[in-house]
Amino acid sequence: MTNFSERLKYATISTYLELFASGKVRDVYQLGSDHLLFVATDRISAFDYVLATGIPHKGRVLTQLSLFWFDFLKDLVPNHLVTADVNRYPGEVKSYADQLRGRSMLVRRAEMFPVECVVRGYLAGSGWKEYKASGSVCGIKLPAGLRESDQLPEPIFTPATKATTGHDENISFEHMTQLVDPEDSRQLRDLSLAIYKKAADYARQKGIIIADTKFEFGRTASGITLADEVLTPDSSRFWPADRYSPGMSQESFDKQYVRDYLEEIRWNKQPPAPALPPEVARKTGEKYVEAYRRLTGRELDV
Ligand code: Q0T
Repeated sequence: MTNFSERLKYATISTYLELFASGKVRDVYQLGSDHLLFVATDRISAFDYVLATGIPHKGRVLTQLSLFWFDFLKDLVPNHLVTADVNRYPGEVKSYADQLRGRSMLVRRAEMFPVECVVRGYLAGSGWKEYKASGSVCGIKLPAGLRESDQLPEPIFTPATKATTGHDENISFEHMTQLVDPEDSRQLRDLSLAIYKKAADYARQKGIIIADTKFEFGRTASGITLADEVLTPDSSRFWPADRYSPGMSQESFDKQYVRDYLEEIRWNKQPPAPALPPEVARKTGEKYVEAYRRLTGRELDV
């Protein structure tokens, strides 16, 4: 029996559904020529590898958090969501309703822009690395003397190319305008910054720092459209605000137990990725649910 909480690799599914794209932790299926079905699994990646143990609730949390943000942002930007109500899914996937409920979204197919629209409000990850080496990030000069994890004077737009293998490459806005029409580039930048500011201000009031995040946009009949998953712990760095302490790397809201465990067992970060003790998986699942509760004020739909 095919289980959507794990990555789908079973013949039964591909008989009915054509895989459009498959990531480390989610899969996208083609439904006719106009729609895609996004399915978030419970898999988790750490240090670039998918671990052998799933995280309870993770796929549902990420899906329902994206749905929350699509609604929260709907006056700023149109999005690709059609429905997450499995009862409204087309006939060919209805038989999988029990596996898809809560962890999937039917979306409009868009003409995707070939860049990752990253916004950073704090200095972490590749932004921190670039700053340390050059004093700038993606060609944006920053003040001297910033420490790791410091809040930036203003959020910055730091686009990246979509790598098919390996890591995305940070590029300047100028470079982006060679890949995307300059007027579209300006609109994507301004939209990304506006979305980040609205969401990060809100999250901060709920005790979560969204240090940085990545958006993907496409073009649909509605114009520039927010696609992919949005403002989840997988597409963003979430930090617990009450433990924020710049000058060092920050604890992750969601993955801290996982990272601590992997350090503790001194995993060499080469495959095969280890399994997690049930306790670590359970506590991590609770962190995802807690992030959802804090941000939405709601309980996770079952
Ligand atoms: C896309 C057309 O598939 C992706 O990741 C797989 C793990 C990323 N991706 C999405 C599209 C979308 C969206 N979102 C859309 N609405 N229409 N393509 C392309 N790549």
